[in-house]
Amino acid sequence: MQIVTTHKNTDFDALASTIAATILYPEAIPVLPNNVNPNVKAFLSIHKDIFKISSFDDIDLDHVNRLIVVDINSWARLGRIRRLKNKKNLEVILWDHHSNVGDIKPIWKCQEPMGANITLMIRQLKLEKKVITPIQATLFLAGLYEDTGSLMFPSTTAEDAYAAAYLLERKADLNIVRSFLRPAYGEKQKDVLFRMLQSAKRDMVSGYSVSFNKLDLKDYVDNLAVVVHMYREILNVEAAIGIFVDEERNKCMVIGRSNADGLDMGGIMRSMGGGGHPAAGSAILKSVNPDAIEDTIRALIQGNHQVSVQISNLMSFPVFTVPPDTPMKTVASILRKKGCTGLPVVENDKLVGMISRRDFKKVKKESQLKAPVKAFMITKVTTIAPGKSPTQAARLMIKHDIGRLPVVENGHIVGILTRSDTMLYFYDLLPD
Ligand SMILES: [Mn+2]
Repeated sequence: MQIVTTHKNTDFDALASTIAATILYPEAIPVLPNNVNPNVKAFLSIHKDIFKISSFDDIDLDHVNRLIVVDINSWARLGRIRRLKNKKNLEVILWDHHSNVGDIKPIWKCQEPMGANITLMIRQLKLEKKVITPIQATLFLAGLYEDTGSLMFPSTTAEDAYAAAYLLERKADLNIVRSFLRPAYGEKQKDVLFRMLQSAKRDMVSGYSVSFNKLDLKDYVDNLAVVVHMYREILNVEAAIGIFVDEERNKCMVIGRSNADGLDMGGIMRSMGGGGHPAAGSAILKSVNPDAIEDTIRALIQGNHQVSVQISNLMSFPVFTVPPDTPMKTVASILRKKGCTGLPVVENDKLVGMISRRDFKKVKKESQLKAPVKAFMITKVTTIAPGKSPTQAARLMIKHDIGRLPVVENGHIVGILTRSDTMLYFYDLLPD
């Protein structure tokens, strides 16, 4: 007898993977743990006749000789099926997208980091040219979207997106997917937010208003980033850090949100092994005391100069400039040769204007090309100081619709920041 099973608190990815396994292993009987999450329960109650799921009580463990485990690699998370753990001659097959080391020792496995587990299984279904019905495709897409936040979580891979496209081709129904996927802010999230607010504290760290909140979570709660985001807004602090302790699995989930320029959450989380962008970041830490995490983050905020990227790290220098009496014709040829869209105009070491390709539209007659650049340059120049943050630079660029910002310190131009320099930062493409 062969059975397929998955983790407790079965979510859509786990259910989808279980059903996909029954297509890959047609002899295998799907068995779910007793507690599945409420949305999956709602889905199953409507689709009962289509997905024939057995319960633990229907199974005679003595007859099981092959166990296919999907979307999890730990015995403890399997529900009562874990009683098979020490069974002799049991063949275990594993399909898992989590990269942590588990205690299930399979004879064969497909284990790769992926946004959703179902993506790994779709790869195999495609390879074996298995037929997927529209209802199966719908369930699989629900799993894929749930685990990847509709392809928006940073863990999403290109293969997840291809798998989603494949399921849409197989007629997955987006209306059904949408109606069954939990709302981002549901009962569980509300509960966590209320508990956080009860113990809310505000604090000043290096001039930033910050709130740290440590909370024990009995069950896994997803979308905690949404909760931390709301928490920060309600408390009206510049940065909020939620430290969620999962004692059972001996790990902490750290989620940070910031709206302060120069308080780079992604950078802070990166230095703890996580990731993110300036406004939002997260990290998962194993076997760490939550108080130690708070101390570390405080230290990182205090030593923010090392963590946050400043304009001076991004800007280009030395800067090529022209004096105000340079003829427009010369300016045009410099722009062409340098392949840039604008140049600062400098007199006696002081920035007096900017000239860009755009300004050449003001040149109506050939003879005007002999005129000096000061006749066409813009004299009200937006500049930035080297200690400012990339976010501040980006805001200025958007506000004034400019592609380059002279970096000015004590009246002297020390560098230039272009739109693409800023983009390198936001897309985390800076060389280490
Ligand atoms: Mn999963």
